[in-house]
Amino acid sequence: MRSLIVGIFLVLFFAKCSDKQSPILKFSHDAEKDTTWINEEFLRESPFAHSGKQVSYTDANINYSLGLKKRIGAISDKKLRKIIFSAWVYLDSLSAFPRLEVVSSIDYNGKNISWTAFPLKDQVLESHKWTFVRAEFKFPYQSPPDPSHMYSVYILNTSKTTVLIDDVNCEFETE
Ligand SMILES: [Ca+2]
Repeated sequence: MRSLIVGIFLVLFFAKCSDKQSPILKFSHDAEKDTTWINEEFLRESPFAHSGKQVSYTDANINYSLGLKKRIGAISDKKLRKIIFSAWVYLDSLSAFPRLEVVSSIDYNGKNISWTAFPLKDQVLESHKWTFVRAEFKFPYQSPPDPSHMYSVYILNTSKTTVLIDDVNCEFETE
């Protein structure tokens, strides 16, 4: 009987442990109107918008998509584990590859201290169609980062073709 009670207790204990998940902080933008994101000057009306009327527009002259730029301390006072960036993209041509990627970057005092690119080539198989893309980055910190570090994440299009981006979503996972 005693071993049965201990067994039930252990089952309940491990069930409780498996419920535990890291907190997630979300930031989303539907490319309509917001004041806390970067490259909003390149939002344009488009009949092809994935949501509403506007998209983030990139081409041979405009290389940076709508993106999030925030002080680490403004994101969370906890240690950041990773960010999951997602968005919808619409390519005029698959020749945008390999020069279309998600960039995760950290600056401090105006100098870059971390820069990682995540290629999107494997996720987009057709042009002239909205495709959901996703990129995951681990944060490089071994200890809680300086809250004044500036974090940014966006899509970089250095190809010569037009790529539309809409419904950008950033989820930060903390300890
Ligand atoms: Ca939109």
